[in-house]
Amino acid sequence: MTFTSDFASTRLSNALNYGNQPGDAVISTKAVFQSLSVDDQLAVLWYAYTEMGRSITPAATGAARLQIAAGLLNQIKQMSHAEQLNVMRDLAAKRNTQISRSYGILSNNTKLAFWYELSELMVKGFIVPMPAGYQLSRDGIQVLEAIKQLDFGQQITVLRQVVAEMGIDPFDD
Ligand code: 45D
Repeated sequence: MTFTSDFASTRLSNALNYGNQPGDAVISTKAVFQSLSVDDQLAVLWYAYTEMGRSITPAATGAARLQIAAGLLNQIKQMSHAEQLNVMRDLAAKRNTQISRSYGILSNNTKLAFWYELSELMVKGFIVPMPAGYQLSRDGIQVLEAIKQLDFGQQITVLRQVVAEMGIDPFDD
């Protein structure tokens, strides 16, 4: 029944969309995302990717951009699953590690392309998979629903802002 899910989504997006300014949905979605646990942040990114995957073309993410992040991606590819998960948790939690600092100097679009590529590598089996039956928190489900309500441009804005703040900026004192 679409009635139930439409009703639920409208309620969720109303709850997350304070006011009527077009930018508000982006700002509130980002704020709720950043209040999630690190694991839920990773899970929401993954689910967002699986929902958006079809709309993002590999060409659009730019081969040149990924060239810059290739060293980093290769380094992560060589790691055990447990280490890969730690790297992603460190990035989301802004822990100061060598990888978090390398990530921090990428441009915001390259950071987004980096996460996109990690997802592609997950699909190909090179990166630790989501555990089967992972239980997303209620807030996590809300954020995901809110992201789905945004138009494509707003979705990219939210995701770009969220990944932009991950990692460590080594030039930031
Ligand atoms: O054991 O440059 C848990 C365009 C639980 C064009 C886990 C663009 C515990 C210009 C933590 C869940 C605008 C199109 C395990 C770019 C546990 C341009 C594992 C846009 C194992 C860049 C969790 C691109 C894991 C866009 C492994 C929109 C989670 C890109 C992994 C969007 C999550 C990219 C990952 C997105 C998520 C990437 C890798 C949304 C990646 C998401």
